[in-house]
Amino acid sequence: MPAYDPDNIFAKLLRGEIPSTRVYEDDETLAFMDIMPRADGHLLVIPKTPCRNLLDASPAQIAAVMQTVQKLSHAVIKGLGADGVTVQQFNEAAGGQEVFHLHMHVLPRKEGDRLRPPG
Ligand code: IU
Repeated sequence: MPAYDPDNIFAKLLRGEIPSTRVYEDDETLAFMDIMPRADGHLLVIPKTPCRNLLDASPAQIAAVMQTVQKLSHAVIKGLGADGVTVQQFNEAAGGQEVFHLHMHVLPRKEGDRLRPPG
């Protein structure tokens, strides 16, 4: 597996070098709006420390990211009136990963809806 690239787009976003709409932050994780949302309220949750993807993640990074995913899943149900939440995550190009900093997609869902296609 290739090494972590400190100049990937989410590393730049973490450093504030590119803009993002931040919705939640704690010591270990950051959540922001996906720029090409596949559902209304589509969020991404990332660790603040370097990590290429799940294959590269420490138990502490997994725990921190998943705790934030759970917190925000409750929040979109309560705040956006979602009926459910789809959580997605991709690893390496063959697995559909495009940005090589670990991120979890949090996709608020409505009964009977369909996710919009990527892009
Ligand atoms: P991936 O397949 O999970 O690696 O896709 C990357 C996601 O990051 C995708 O949903 C993009 O819309 C999203 N994204 C973003 O929110 N902000 C950016 O500057 C870039 C990608 I580049």
